[in-house]
Amino acid sequence: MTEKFAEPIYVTRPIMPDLERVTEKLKEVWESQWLSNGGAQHKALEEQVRLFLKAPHLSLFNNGTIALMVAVQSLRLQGEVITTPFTFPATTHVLAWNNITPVFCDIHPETLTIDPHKIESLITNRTTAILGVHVYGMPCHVERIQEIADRHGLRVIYDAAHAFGTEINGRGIGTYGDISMFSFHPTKLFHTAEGGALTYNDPNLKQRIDLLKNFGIRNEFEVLLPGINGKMNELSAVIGLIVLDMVKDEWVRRQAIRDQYTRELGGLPGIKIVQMPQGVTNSQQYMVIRIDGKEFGATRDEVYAHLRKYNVHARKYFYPLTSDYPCYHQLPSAHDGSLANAKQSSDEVLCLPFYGQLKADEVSQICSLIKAVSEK
Ligand code: T4K
Repeated sequence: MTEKFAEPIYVTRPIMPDLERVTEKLKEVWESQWLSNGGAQHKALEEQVRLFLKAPHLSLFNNGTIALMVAVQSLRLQGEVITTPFTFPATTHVLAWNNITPVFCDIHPETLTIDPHKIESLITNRTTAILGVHVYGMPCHVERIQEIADRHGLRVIYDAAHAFGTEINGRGIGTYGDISMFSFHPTKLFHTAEGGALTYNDPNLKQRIDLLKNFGIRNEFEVLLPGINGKMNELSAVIGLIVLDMVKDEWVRRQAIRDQYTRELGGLPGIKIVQMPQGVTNSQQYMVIRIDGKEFGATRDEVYAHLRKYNVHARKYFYPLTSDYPCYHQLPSAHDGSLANAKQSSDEVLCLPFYGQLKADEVSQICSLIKAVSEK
């Protein structure tokens, strides 16, 4: 009989950098009296993250949402953008904040990313871009999407918030499409307390993106664009520099935890483990299962509620779909019944606790709790 956990077991816990190392590094910041606006730490982190992600160009930001706002602005998008509803609110909200109509496209049942077969029928003369999400670090169908975009003269942006370190046959995920956005929130494998980045291939975008994240200021007397404040501060950059050194070890620990969950849950009827396709390096962002209620004998919501009773805070990322929010539900693409795969996935997925400090016996207890629901 598994007992209730004394302390909550969360879906994730951040990498916590060694406090002494942080203090040591902060001394440099204190001595410089330089806390923001492109300081030395910012500069160092920007280059190190760029190399890690194997991206030709990278700009740091104060969070992923503002980074995505700037990505949309930098490409001067307007009208309609085709996107997935199976995501965090930020993806869809960014379009709304840019006065763009989100056009929801269903997802592929296996990859859970925007379904390339369904994109073309949604293109109108108002469409300017495709905004895909590498959900859980699972790459979108990048080649197919690029073909469609090229055929119709559309831009491609990827929300790669979950995809830090995802690679396709050794190629960094941030090199696909026009621009990719990464989030460095503490819930992410790599974090800067709050932060984010854009990666892109076109060197000409660097100047525009960096202007847009700093109010459009070129120099003391010239403001060229209606920019915003998207700058990462030096304290976040310090955290990032130390956390970046710890990412590889965390990745290895998470892989071991993934293997354990897979061993303990993989064979259960009605439980499917969401897996990366061949050739894809996992970003180790989430441990996701799908629960077929009929086959398993208990629904996703019953499993979620049972775990919660035992102080295990698994999460339903992403339920509800963004197309079901009251602010988007009136859109034609939100309620015409064409989002069947997204709806089903949103009802079946569950993100289990997944972070390096999670102990093997805790994983076993969580698995026992899940098995117990179907046996009730
Ligand atoms: N696009 C996508 C696809 C995204 O998933 C996100 C963010 C974005 C865009 C936007 O990027 P940012 O602007 O955030 O950079 C969390 C995060 O706040 C959010 O960043 C993330 N996605 C989303 C999937 O998860 P919540 O509302 O679930 O957070 P919360 O506070 O419930 O945290 C989850 C668990 O993490 C907690 O139960 C405990 C643990 N936790 C959290 C924090 C903040 C810690 O242990 N320590 C912490 O400091 O949204």
